[in-house]
Amino acid sequence: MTDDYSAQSIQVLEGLEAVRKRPGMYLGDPHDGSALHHCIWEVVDNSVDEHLAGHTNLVEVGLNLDGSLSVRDYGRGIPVDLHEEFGISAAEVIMTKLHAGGKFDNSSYKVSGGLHGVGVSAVNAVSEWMEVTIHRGGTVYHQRYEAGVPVSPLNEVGTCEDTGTLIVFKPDLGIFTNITEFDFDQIDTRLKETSFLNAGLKIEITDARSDEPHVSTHHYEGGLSEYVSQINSGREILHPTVIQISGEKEVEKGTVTVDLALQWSNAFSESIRCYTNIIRNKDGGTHMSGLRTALTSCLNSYAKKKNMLKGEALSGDDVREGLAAIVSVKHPDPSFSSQTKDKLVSSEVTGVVQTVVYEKLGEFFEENPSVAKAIIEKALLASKARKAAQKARELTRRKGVLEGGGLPGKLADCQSRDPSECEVYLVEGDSAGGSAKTGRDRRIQAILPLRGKILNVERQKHNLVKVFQNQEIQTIIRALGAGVGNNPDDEGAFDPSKLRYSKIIIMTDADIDGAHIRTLMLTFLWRFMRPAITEGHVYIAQPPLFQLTKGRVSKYAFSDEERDIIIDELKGDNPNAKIGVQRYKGLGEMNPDQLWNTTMNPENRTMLKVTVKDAEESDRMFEILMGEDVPDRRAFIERHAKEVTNLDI
Ligand code: 0RA
Repeated sequence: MTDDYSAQSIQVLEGLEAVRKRPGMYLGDPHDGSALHHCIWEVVDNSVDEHLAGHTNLVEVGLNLDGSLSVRDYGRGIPVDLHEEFGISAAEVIMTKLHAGGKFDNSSYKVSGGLHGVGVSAVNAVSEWMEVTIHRGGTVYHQRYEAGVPVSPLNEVGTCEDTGTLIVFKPDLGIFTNITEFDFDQIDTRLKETSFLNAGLKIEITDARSDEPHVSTHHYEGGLSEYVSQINSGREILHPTVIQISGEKEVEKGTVTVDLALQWSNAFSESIRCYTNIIRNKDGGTHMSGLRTALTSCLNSYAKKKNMLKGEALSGDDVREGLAAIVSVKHPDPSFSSQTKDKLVSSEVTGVVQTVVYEKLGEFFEENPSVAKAIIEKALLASKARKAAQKARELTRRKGVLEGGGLPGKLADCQSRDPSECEVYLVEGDSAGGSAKTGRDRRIQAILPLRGKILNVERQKHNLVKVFQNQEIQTIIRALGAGVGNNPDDEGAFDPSKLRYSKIIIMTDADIDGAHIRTLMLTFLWRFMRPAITEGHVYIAQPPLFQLTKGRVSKYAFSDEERDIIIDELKGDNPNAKIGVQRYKGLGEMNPDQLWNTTMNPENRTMLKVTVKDAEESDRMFEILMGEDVPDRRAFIERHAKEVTNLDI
């Protein structure tokens, strides 16, 4: 017994040491905030499991002043009895033994999200300290750990009338770097999603790190359909009630259940979110493909039956345009493409989702013919628009060929033909374009001046013909030479490997108009050449705001703060020295030399690379900021007004 116990302890210590040595293997990157936040999901998942097992309706999460985080639930409480095999309390096993995960009774945790997680012990290992308080059988128990190692026994510290578990941990800053503070917005977004997926579960988040504690509560009885309604808020919906589908099928490994909520709106994009056992699979997987196949065949067969199809069948893109959907599957033993569970690969799920959706959606259409009609008409319209756009795009291409080589006349191309070293500047206005042409390194830098404000494509998304007929847009498409359109299946779709330049640099004036023009360009790139952005080809030039001169010395400042610092520097010991301050209103005010030296010279320029954290979020932002819906835009701007620092008046 004693021998067993110490052998066991050594094994535990070795397990925890492995997590501390290689946190990345268990929790994700400890240097960019992902492992830090993963710790929270890991602990919260255990409490969510108690909800799934039917024992708690409330989970409270606290962000504390000392940098620790607490999670309290009102479930059964972690068992405290002696664990026969290990000779220590069950609670201590759960808190310290890697992969124990606390799941003794597998059957009651069939569909838990935490089931396949690394467990709370991994979080314990990377915590400076962790404390567990258990309310169970009328007694309150408490134990403390440091770096995963118990520093006290599991003590009885009081009595209670309720049951439940409180876990508090402080991340070990010897392990986590760079991002070491919990991000409220990220936690709020994720836990909101968790409560949507667990209808009836209330999650309360309290941020007590500032003078005024901030509380956010998520509680959705409507579950998935409420989630879909929220995604579609502010959009014009095609049918008022969200379509709900549920079903289950036996597979070899047990029962797979499927829950879906679907609603079409007038939006251009599709937003389908997929989950397995309450965990988001951001790259979809077999549930996603099952849904897609079922949608396409279901809509086509209904349309055919009702004689609504004139010519060709509807494509997948046509039927999914404007669809917001949640697919949530529960699977006893799912497989994913990676540790991070971004994609579900269990092949049997495709068929399950496909069958359930095909059957139930077909039934729904039979019972709700007017809804079915609206959805199919929208898909038919989408199909028509897509074909027209395809023609317009063809025309653009052919016109390019007719005009000799296909390069637009306005483009001042570079000499090199090696895209990896070439860059193209999309420049606001002809005068700045002129300076840029003279100032550039003509071996590798091409200049494309654009006239004023390009078309706001967000407002033309239902009229793609107009987009493709637009002069400035045709010019950009032909200069980049890599096609256009985000659907890789379309002929002539944008293909980043064909780009004539590896860097596309947007260069506009440092004022509000410039910012607007930049946004219009980004909107176009996002809607029609998305991989250029997601694969990191798009940059924003940073022209200086000020030129500061003292005698023959001249320096540039890129912000107000920098201006003040440089002025102080130039003054040196003599406060009365006179410094010339020139505010650049536009690129056109700079001569070619200045533009080269401050903004274009690859040796010393600063540029911003355009990156995207969340494609769906970005989609929504373009929709709100550049689209037609004014109230939504006003609300968005008001919400974010405090973040705006560079309003120029
Ligand atoms: C193992 C078994 C039982 C509950 C738990 C673990 C449990 C773990 C955590 C972690 C956070 N909150 C939790 N709540 C419960 C079932 C015990 C029983 O049958 O009473």
